[in-house]
Amino acid sequence: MRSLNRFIFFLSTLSVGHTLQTQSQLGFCAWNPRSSLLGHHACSITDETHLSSGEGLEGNASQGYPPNEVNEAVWSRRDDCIDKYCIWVNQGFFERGIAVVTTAQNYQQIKHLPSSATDTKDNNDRFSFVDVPGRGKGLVANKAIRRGEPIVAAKPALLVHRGLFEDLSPEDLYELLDMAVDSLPKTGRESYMAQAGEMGGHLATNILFTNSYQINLGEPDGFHYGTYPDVSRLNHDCRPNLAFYIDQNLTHHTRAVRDIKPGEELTVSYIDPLQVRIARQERLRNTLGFSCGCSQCSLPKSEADASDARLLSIQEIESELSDFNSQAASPAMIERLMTLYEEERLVFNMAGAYTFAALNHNLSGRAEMAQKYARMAVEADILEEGPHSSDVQSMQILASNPKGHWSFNLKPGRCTLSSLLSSFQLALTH
Ligand SMILES: *C1O[C@H](CO)[C@@H](O)[C@H](O)[C@H]1NC(C)=O
Ligand SMILES: *[C@@H]1O[C@H](CO)[C@@H](O)[C@H](O)[C@H]1NC(C)=O
Ligand SMILES: *[C@@H]1O[C@H](CO)[C@@H](O)[C@H](O)[C@H]1NC(C)=O
Repeated sequence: MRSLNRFIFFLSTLSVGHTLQTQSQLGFCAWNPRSSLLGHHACSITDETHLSSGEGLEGNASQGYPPNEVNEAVWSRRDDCIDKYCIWVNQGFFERGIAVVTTAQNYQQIKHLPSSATDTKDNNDRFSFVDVPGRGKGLVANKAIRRGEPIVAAKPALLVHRGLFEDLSPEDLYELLDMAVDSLPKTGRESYMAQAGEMGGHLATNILFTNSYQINLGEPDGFHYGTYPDVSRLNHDCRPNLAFYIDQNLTHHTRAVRDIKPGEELTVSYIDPLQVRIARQERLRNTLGFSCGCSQCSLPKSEADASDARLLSIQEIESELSDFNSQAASPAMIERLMTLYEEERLVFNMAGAYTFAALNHNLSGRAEMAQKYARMAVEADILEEGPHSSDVQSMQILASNPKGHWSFNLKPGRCTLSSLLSSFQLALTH
């Protein structure tokens, strides 16, 4: 996915230029701060889609935020800083408050966050928080939910700079986190402390370890952990029924990726779903302290081996399809990729595969197939990355006018390679 993200970003800068810069979504992935201490990154920094993915190309993380200086009035800074980390609090943030432990530089991004919204209304009647047999507490659908329906738009209660875990002593870390949580209004504090802690030790830290999403506010120092009490009870499944993304306003969005029946548990994947079983198990153990017990991890050995073989084939084919000089890439290979995704039930993670398909068909001049897959990529991207993501927009362009897209017919041997292609290949190899 790494090269794909870069490729898409590059494509979007070429097609529509600067305007996309302000619309791409924040880099994030579900993971856990503990992994950085252990040296296991649930998703490495380069795997993320950055707010400003075009480092060096153009742009600037701060351009990703709408100008909204007025909101600064609602933030206050506590006097107690440790090292370069201070606590900023917005008591009125979506009625429950938010505390942010970060550097002065990163606060410059945070202060622009809107504190309320009139446009989004949650549909929290769609699920209940109940005991799930064998899995502790979880969220369960109250009613039938259709593919594509938004489930909840959750706001962070606590945002903590990753440097705290690297730079501070445990005592200083605990002190800052306790102060941050104590600065929240009562409802915010209670919803933070009501979250589960699976790792033991200091409670506020344990809760952060157990429930964090990684958020990148921009290079070079923007890595944070965010906790979202409203969705912290979403359990992991390697083949979940929800996709999630975090937008520029740090709102965590979940959408159904397939039809869900009343009574079904709602789940998300905390990890890269294309990893083979042993890697998934290790990742969850190291980062979240539990072993992977989802249906896909619990398959009998023969089926688990077959699943791993499919995942490895997916990786091989995607590597072939991302090499635009490949002589092996063919319509049959693309169809094989689609079959593998289907057999692996990766319905929540389709945007990348459809994008590979669309671009490859297009590169070889098969405009109709390119258009078909570009439309599918747009639909999947909206679920997986949000309607404002740059990937959505570049695929929309491809879908609406296959004949006009720059990547058409650039396969070697078919036409003269333009300087465009060499810069494109450069972008792919970095
Ligand atoms: C594919 O290439 C064609 C040929 O130029 C181009 O017009 C079109 O925009 C590209 N995209 C799709 C989806 O076909
Ligand atoms: C990034 O944004 C800041 C603040 O708007 C500005 O001062 C700086 O020049 C920008 N950097 C680039 C590379 O555009
Ligand atoms: C962020 O919030 C602002 C202000 O409410 C809004 O105009 C903007 O559309 C939001 N951005 C996203 C990506 O939802």
